[in-house]
Amino acid sequence: MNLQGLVPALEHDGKALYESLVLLEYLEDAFPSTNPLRSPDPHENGLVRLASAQISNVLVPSYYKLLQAQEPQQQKEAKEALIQAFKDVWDQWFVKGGEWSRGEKFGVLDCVIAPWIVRLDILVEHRDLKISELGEGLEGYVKRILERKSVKDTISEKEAYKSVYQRYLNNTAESEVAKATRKGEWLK
Ligand SMILES: N[C@@H](CCC(=O)N[C@@H](CS)C(=O)NCC(=O)O)C(=O)O
Repeated sequence: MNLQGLVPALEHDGKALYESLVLLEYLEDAFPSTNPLRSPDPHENGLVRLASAQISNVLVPSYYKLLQAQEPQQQKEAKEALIQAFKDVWDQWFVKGGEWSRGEKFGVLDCVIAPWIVRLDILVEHRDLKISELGEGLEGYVKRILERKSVKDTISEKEAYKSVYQRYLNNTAESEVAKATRKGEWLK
């Protein structure tokens, strides 16, 4: 389904598609809901796409870099870069004062960032990350994401993450993502 062999990939009605951000929009289009994740305002959706691209291109690679960093100095620098990536997303794209990233309604941007919030506990346990280092506003948001029913209902069990991520933590993973991270690159 995906020539790069990456997940997520989806087959629906006999047709395949991939790239998580594309799939997210596809699911909104293919299964219109009375409680849509996208806004009726095209400009707002444009902003959410810009923010999502920043998460995919900056925050996610920073996450993997810290996960695979072995030397203390490397870990320190990678941790600072990841914290900065979260703070930049917060400063630039979060509507302040709302419960969710773009205000009072849980939406696409929350779905894009939630998986990386769910995975933070691995860095707390193994890379000495403290959620408080992300800043007060994000700390509260992290709690709300982790307590949300739809998030809890759709994340993998902790044990499943552990076995996969252990290889990244030892820097022995041979996935395309791990190999690119080791070379200081990111998959395009
Ligand atoms: N930009 C892609 C990234 C996909 C990606 O990195 N997937 C990882 C898992 S989250 C994967 O399939 N890894 C297997 C590999 O690297 O070989 C997306 O958002 O869908």
